[in-house]
Amino acid sequence: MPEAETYLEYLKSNRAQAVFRLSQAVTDSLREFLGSRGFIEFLPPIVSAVTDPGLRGAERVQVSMYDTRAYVMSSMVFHKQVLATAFSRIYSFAPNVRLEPVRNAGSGRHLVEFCQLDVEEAGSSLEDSMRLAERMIAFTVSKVIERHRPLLDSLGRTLSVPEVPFQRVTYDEALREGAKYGLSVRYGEELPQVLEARISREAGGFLWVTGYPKGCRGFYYRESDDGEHVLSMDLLFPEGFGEAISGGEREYRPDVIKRRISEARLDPGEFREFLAAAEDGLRPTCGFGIGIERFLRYIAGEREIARVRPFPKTPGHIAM
Ligand code: ASN
Repeated sequence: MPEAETYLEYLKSNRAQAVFRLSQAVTDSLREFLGSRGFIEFLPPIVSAVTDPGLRGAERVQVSMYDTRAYVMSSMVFHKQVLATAFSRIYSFAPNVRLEPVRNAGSGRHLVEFCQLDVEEAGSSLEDSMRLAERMIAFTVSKVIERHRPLLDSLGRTLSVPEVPFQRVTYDEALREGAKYGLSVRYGEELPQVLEARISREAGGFLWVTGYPKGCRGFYYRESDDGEHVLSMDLLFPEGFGEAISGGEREYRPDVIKRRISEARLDPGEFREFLAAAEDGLRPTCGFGIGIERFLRYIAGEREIARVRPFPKTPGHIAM
């Protein structure tokens, strides 16, 4: 927001009026797409005894409730596995809170409080999930263009419907690409955001990254047969807008989950109830999450994510 402008003035501006109407168009289209494929929407949890501990350098917010340790949800990835075991195809618009390092404050794409559309499907593979996600994105972009062109025009945004299937690279290829632009990464580390932004800009369209080495992803992603990688994918937006989606096939076998928790040096006690669900019998599931504000930021062509989130909280700055 420009310094002189109050938040209420921003909300009343033509720009914000267009952005937040587009926000509704995006969530409506996502619901339309998922509903037409038999996905059931669940109300999301807000606090929980268990939530994702591995968040690319961000911290969870811990709270004490009735003398019990709880967390404000950082991701409902474990809850999704349980729900999809019972209902096969599920989704939620889930609030997530992640204390991002303050160094991410100027990135234009990190919020402390954001909404993630979480999708999970039982019996689905990584391939199935990638196909579902790219169709969902192409559908949403096409509906926004078809129904809301004047809003896009008012923002000066030119969008076209992306062609499916999207392009793909492996983690190894991404490292080699990055090296060409002087961005070197040690094998096994997460891809830095500058590298993601650069390779997505070069790709000229949406770009999947797969074949991640095990150590740089959550313990809940299923191992590939070689035991060195995980069945997990990220989707990068075009035009350098960075990460859109992360997801993958889940580990559901209790003995393997326990081993992965210990390999990741996490406290198994924290995952007690999730492990109990696994002992009860989780189905193999696959799914993904897409940050709604990031998607809207791309749709609106807005570089500053705080402008597409009502009452934004940015790294280091907590406001109303
Ligand atoms: N969105 C991710 C997934 O579905 C999990 C996360 O948010 N940490 O795999």
